[in-house]
Amino acid sequence: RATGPQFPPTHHLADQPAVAPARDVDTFVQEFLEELNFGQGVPLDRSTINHQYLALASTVRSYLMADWLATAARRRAHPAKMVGYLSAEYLLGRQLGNALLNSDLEGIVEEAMRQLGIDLAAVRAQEVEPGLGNGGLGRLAACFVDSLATMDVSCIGYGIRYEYGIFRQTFVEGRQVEVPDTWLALGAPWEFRNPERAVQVDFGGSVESYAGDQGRPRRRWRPDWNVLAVPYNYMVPGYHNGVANTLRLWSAEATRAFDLQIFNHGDYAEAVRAQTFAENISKVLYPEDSTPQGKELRLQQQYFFVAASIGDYLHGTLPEDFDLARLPEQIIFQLNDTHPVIGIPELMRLLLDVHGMEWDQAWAITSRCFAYTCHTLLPEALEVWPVSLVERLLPRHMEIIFEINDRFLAAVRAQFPGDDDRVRRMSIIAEGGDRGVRMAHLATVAAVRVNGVAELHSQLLRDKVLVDFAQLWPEKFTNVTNGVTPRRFLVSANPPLTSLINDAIGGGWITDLERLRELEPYAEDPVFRERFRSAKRANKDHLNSTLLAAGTAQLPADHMLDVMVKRLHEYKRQMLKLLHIVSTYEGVLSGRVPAEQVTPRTCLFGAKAAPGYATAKETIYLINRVASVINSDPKLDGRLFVAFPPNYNVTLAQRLIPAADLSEQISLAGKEASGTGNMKLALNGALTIGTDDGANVEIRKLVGDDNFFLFGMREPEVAELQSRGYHPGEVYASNPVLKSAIDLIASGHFGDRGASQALMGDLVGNDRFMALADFQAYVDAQAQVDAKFADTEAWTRSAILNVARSGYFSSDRSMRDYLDRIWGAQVH
Ligand code: B1N
Repeated sequence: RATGPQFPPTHHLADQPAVAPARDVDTFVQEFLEELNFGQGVPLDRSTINHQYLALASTVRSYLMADWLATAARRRAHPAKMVGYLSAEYLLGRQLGNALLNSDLEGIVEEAMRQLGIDLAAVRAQEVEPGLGNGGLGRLAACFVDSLATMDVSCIGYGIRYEYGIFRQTFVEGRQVEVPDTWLALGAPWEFRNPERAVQVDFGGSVESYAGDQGRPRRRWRPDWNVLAVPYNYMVPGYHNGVANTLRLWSAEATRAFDLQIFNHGDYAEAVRAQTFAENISKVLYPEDSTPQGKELRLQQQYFFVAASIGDYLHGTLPEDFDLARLPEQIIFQLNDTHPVIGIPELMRLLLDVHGMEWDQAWAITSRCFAYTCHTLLPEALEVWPVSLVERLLPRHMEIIFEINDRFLAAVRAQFPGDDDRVRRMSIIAEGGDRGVRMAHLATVAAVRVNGVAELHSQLLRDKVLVDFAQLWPEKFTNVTNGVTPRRFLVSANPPLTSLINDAIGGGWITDLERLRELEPYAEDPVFRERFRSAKRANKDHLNSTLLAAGTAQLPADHMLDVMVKRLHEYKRQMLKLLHIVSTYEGVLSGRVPAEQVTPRTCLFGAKAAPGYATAKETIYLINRVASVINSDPKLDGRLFVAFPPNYNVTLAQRLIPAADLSEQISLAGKEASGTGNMKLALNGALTIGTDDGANVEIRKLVGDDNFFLFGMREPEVAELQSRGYHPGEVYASNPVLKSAIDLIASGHFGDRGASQALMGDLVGNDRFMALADFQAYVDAQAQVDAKFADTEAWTRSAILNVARSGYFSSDRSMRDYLDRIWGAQVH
């Protein structure tokens, strides 16, 4: 494989730094027209919005490109330890706005488009966001690479260029219908393909022994098929700092060898089929969030991108004569959950079989090159791959995993003689009928550090999920609380609040978010509070115009906007929120509560359900049915609305979050690892109603109890109730308000009696996530919300304090913590 230019440049200008076009309106107009005319092949007066979008994106990209080349040159000249962020998901959101913001081109572009008579808002709206992730985990990866570029940390993000990202959600008669996400269809102006750096990735076959140097017995893999991983580079611009890092996403293509050897016996149709087979690997993002499906194609995807990434780094990025013994000084691969963990045996294989090292040396290197972030506590979310599958797809890796496990378990036995139960619990291999590879154990054994994503989560990892490992290696375990990028989720998403903050305290907070503290005194200023409310109103109007354009119902003005946006999952308890809505409605219907006592509220949901997750889909269907009945019932006097705009994604989040008054973070305590929507909402001045779960704990600690509505069981109480035996039927029977709400649903009042009864039957009979147990506490907390909302000044004061005290939740701070606690760590 070629790893550099084959013909060294000879021209005298060849090593001059690339120069971006001049940063003035005239130059920009010229560059844009050139892209439009010569790149898109249309004159301005015949160009469509899509032509204009593609030309504008290409123009902006050419400004960024000089930074990207300069950053790469600088990093080559001054090599520092680099972060290789390995993630199967990057939920990037739209690129144009972010590129304009970070490269400080917004003003120039606005004026240039105005002079050309182009509607910039329409052009921006043309962009289809790259939805290469499911939810929080994928969005976190995108926030992290943004922060690393802004902090000028050397990082390459590695991932998969899915041809189809997360599905587009539509509703057909209230039911979720998934539509393929053809995000590449109208052009992909932000990426550039680099076929010269393609990496071959092997699969299948067998392992053979042979005599190595001095007759030493060695093993090698004889794979029987392969695909080509072709990289597509994306630039990741830092904020106003001239830095652009790389995001390298891999796309699968058929190799020539593959066509010829395996399928192509003069059969053209078969050869084409081979190509399709190869391309399948990066075809589609698995739409499961938190609940992996043990599908063979998914393991292929994981190995595909990890093998390509490690190969790219070792054989394409490092100098050819690099001494691999020093690898841990040069790179730390951060494993974003277990999805890339197959990279551990892959690096072992390369060091052992390709570079001829002995086991101890290879392990000494490998066990210093990876760190592992766990993102869950749900046992069903921990990946376990069948040994038989790994053996078939990656036979040499399976051998290496067995060997890692043998040596590891020997160490456990030495430390805990006779404790067979412990050995069984800790084994990387789950024994029993279907033997499986526990990817979290493999990761924990090999990693320099293991971290959870919020304090409570990291504590529970140490005390419960990985307790045996924490006893063996207490120093391995650490916490890094998640964060969000303030550039996208405050500056870009919320211009009215941004300018209000800038007027008060200047712009330094954008890269130093703790400085939002300086806003605290303004919470006491009535003039500032009125300005703050007017910023919220502007955001609500803006949201309304977006919803109008999407053909979704308008939100009534002067309602509290009560927002629950996140994937649909039972543990997140959208059903609890729905029960509160229905009980409010039922109160009015039955005369228990006069309509005029209901706080005017719009409850807004945004949520995709995994296509195979039946209960989640039924919940969506029920929310939509409740919405259509409640929204058209005059008895409510227009005081309660339920909105469920389809296809919640990053683009919609950027519109919605700035408009929110109330943030619903109501997961069962001990189930939500962190949450990051909770941070975005608090940062934009929404008050949280939430359980003591994930990062809510830290949000409440920082914003203060007076500015947060806490309710429900704490994690230890949940555990206690679980072990005592939880009987939701008893809760149902003993709470008349709850019972009336459930009965109203089950009666078919909201249509589809059969579906309603089934869902309510499961709730009263099982209620796996204890929604009923927390119902009364939730209703009481919502009454406090209503009371506070009635006091406009008090509410606004709390909202401002939420903004002022959320600086900790910048992903810049998360990156600092990774640098201090993980990436700088020289252990062993
Ligand atoms: O990761 C986020 C957290 O803020 C959330 O609390 C957590 O639920 C989320 C398998 C996952 N955990 N696990 C996943 C996603 C896709 C998949 O195929 C698991 N996502 C989370 C960021 O830390």
